[in-house]
Order: sequence, then C-alpha cells, then structure tokens
Amino acid sequence: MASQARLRVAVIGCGFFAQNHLNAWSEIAEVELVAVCDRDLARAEAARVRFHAARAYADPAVMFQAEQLDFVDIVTTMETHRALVTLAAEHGVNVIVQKPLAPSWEDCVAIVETARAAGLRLMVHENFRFQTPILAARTALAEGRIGKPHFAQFSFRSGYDVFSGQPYLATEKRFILIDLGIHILDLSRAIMGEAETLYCVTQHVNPTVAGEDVATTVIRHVNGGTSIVDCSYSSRRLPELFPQTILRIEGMHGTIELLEDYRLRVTSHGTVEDRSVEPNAPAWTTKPWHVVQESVLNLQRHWVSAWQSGTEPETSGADNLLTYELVMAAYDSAERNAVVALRKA
Ligand code: NAD
Ligand code: 89Y
Repeated sequence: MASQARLRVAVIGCGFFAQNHLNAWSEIAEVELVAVCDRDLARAEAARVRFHAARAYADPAVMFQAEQLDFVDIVTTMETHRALVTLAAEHGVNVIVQKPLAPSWEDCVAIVETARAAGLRLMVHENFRFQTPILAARTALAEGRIGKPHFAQFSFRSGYDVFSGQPYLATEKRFILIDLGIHILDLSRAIMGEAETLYCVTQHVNPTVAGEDVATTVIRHVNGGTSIVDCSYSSRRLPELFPQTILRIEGMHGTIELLEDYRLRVTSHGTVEDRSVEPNAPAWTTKPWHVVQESVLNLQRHWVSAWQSGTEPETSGADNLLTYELVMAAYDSAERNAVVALRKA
C-alpha cells in the first residue's frame, strides 16, 4: 500500500491494555496513528508523545469532529462501548472494539445493528483465537491430522494477580466468565463449531473479589462433539501458567495437545510429533504476557488484511454475538443450575 493510502486510525482509551494496541499499530506500516483520546488527557498526551500521534484529545466527540479517520480502535471498558460506537457511526468511521462488547445482550445487539445500518466494518478485539500457539493447533486440525474432532478441553487455570493491572476486575459482580471466559468460550467455537446446549457451574473462591472466579462449562456442539471449558483465577500451582490456555482436541485419528510452555503435541495415526509453538514475540512485549500481546498484533494485522481484501474479519460484530451468547447462557445456566439451549443467534 502506498504511503499516502495508509489507513488513518485513532485509539480511544489509553489505559492498561491500550499500550499493546498502540505498540502493535506502530509495527503495521499500512496504518497511521493520527490521534489518541482518553478522558484522562494526561494519559492521551503520554500516548501521543510515546507513539508519535499528531494530536491528543480528552473528548471523543471533539476528536470525531476534527479528524478524518478510516477507523477507530476502542480500548475502553465495556460500559462505554455502545455510546462510542454510536458516535463513530454518526461520523461514518469503521470500528474495532475491545471485548466484552457491552454489559448486556441488548447493548451488544444495538452495537452490531448500529454498525450494520451505517454500512461500517465492525470487528471485536477477540484476540485469543489469534494467539500463535492457538493458530498452530487450529492449523493442525484444519490439516486433518486427527480427523473430525469429537471432544475438546480448553483449560485456563491461574492464580496470577490480574487485579493490580486491572483493578475494576475485583469489583465487578460478574467476573471470570465475562472477562476471561469469553475468550476461552470463543476458542471452543473457533475449534469445535457452534454450541447447541451448555451447562455451567461457577464458584466464588477468593473473598477479596466480588464476582465468580472459577467457572466450569460443558458444551454440546452442533457437530455432535463435546467441550469442557474450565477457567479459574483461584488456582495456586507452580509453575504459574498465566496466561497460557492448555488445550486438548481428540478426533478419530489422533489428539492435538497444547501443553505447558507452548509445546504442541500432535498424535496422528499412531505417531507423535512434539514442537515448540512459543511466539517469536516483538521487543515491546514482556513475559508472561507476550503470547497475549503478540496476538494483539496478529489480530490488528488480520483487520488490515480483511480491509484490503474487502472480506469480513473473523471476529466481526455478528460473529462475536455468538460468543457473547455463550457467556450469557453460562451465567443463566449457573444461576438456574440448568442445561441451557443456545438460540443460534
Ligand atoms: P483501563 O481502565 O486501564 O483503560 C481504559 C481507559 O479508557 C482509561 O484510561 C479511561 O480513562 C479511558 N476511557 C474510558 N471511557 C472513556 C471515554 N468515554 N472516552 C475516552 N476515554 C475513556 O482499562 P483496560 O484494562 O485497558 O481495559 C480496556 C478494555 O480492554 C476492557 O474492555 C478489557 O476487557 C479489555 N482487555 C482486553 C484484553 C485482551 O486480551 N483482549 C486484556 C486486557 C483488557
Ligand atoms: O481482561 C482479561 C483478558 O481479556 O485477558 C486476560 C485479562 O487481562 C485478565 O483476565
């Protein structure tokens, strides 16, 4: 792409996680960071200086009036997403928005409908399926190494202190399913396909957080397969694996396993292959976050290539409603101690 045709982006929200978005945009030659915005102007100004944006704003409405943008990258927490997407749509600006899409199903649908009605591209920043180790497992499956999958387990168990970086997580009434489980449930869709029914049990183990911090979900998939999605932030075990997802997919001809320390083991037709799939992470990443940080770059590159080819991004707004529906169904199931059928939204 010629330099004059670079896509013009503004990032809204310059807090904890936005630093990864900003670092990733600086690696993508096709995109120019023209503005940054945070209602805390000092944060926006710090991001402007560090990432060489032309202008910093405290008010998104003022920014949309002043700037000519191709798209906006929203990295605020979920309560603000609907108003910000509505504002972007009023100015005809395409949107990437962080997960969770919104606090309620109604808001999520409104966001997707607002973008659709305005004819705008909308991608949810659902990055776990773009992690390099996960992509390696997905490739092995797509290559037919194990045949049709009939069982999978997606396990994210940790005792890592996520609250010092993201203090709001400790005070939310709903915690692990909507914050972290949403990613792992999304993996179950990406790998096993859509869900038909699910059953979920939640636990509140850590008394210093307000919401559920352990959740175990069993899913029956439309393809006849079964998944277990188990998530915990109250698992005390060494070595601490944060933020690794441990994965096992079983098919007629073998098993794909993503094991500790990013080892991919593929058992196929009676032979075993073991290799490291640890990401070759950019210099701005820091362990143990590097696998997540690198997936931000992978996802943002995906947005650019989908834009260039005129195709729908994998984690479009419409796609992400199906993941959000799993989260809502899991809460519903846990509250009612009942198997819940998905509506196939
Ligand atoms: P944060 O509170 O550190 O940062 C949010 C920033 O947005 C703050 O600086 C705040 O001042 C600003 N802001 C809020 N509303 C605004 C508005 N209307 N206009 C302008 N600025 C506004 O939060 P965070 O931890 O960076 O999380 C942001 C989002 O990223 C959340 O949705 C969170 O779930 C998500 N997140 C995703 C991942 C991932 O791997 N995908 C990891 C961590 C966090
Ligand atoms: O907010 C969460 C996310 O999206 O990935 C991990 C996290 O930062 C803490 O659970």
